[in-house]
Amino acid sequence: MTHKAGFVNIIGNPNVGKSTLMNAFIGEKLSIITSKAQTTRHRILGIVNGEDFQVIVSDTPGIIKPAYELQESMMGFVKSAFEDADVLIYMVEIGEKELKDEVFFNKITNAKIPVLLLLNKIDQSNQEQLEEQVQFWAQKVPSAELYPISALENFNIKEVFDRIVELLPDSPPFYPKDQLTDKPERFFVNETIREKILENYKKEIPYAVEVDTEEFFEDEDIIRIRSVIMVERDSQKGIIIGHKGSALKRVGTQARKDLEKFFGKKIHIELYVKINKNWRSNNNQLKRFGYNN
Ligand SMILES: Nc1nc2c(ncn2[C@@H]2O[C@H](COP(=O)(O)OP(=O)(O)OP(=O)(O)O)[C@@H](O)[C@H]2O)c(=O)[nH]1
Ligand SMILES: [Mg+2]
Repeated sequence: MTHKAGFVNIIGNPNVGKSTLMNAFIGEKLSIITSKAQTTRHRILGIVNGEDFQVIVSDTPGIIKPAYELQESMMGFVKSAFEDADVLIYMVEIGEKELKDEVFFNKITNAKIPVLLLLNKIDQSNQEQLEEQVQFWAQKVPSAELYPISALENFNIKEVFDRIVELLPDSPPFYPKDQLTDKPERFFVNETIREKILENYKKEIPYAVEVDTEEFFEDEDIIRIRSVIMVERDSQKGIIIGHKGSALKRVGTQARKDLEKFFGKKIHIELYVKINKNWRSNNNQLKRFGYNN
């Protein structure tokens, strides 16, 4: 029996639904999802194993023009996703016109590997708009195979996945067949807390936050977690904590519920807030948080 394996890397503008697609492929909530742009900051691998295939999916940050070092590093993850892809997924959403970044766009249109152009969120469109968009994209990226999908409603996802398996090269698996991701447990704790911060605070706050899990202790029937929420300035610390600690408490409760589902165990979580001046522009700090590409 031949075995297929390879890398399928998802790229596209912020907020088009890349992480939603990743989770739909995996069938687990590996990547956090919010309605805000720049939710994903890392390259996250999700591995789908079958008897005769291993599909290694990469979720990546949305493509932006970097304004500070953290964003430079995020775009470094996107670049790396071009380098090792066997199949490239370029995701766009209904109503979108094109990738603002010309360099990346040209990389996609000139790619030597198969490109699947996924037109997402078609649940939000009507037949007429869909036809117009399909025509637009077919002409814009003629080298790509185009699939209208809804990552949220699981429409056409199986078809895309089957096509990916067809396109992958013959290869033994790259990872053990029971492995689901390349990221450690603490990463998912950090991300879950960050998702709750994106959902609970406005404007610049979520973008000034990084989470670091200092303790992850798994007992027989409970996991004990202690995580630091890092902000850039004193005033942000007060906002995160909120009146008598109410805002921070809410983040903790919401994160605990999600993590109990994710790990299938009772969770005890302790959060505290620390100021880490300008961590977003500090290369040493960024390295410490895993943005070292
Ligand atoms: N209606 C609809 N909404 C969707 C669909 N897919 C994703 N969304 C929503 O779009 C928003 C962004 O989804 P994400 O998966 O976080 O998008 P992303 O491309 O990973 O975003 P970044 O990580 O910020 O680049 C969320 O509110 C999703 O629920 C879809 O097929 N239909
Ligand atoms: Mg994302």
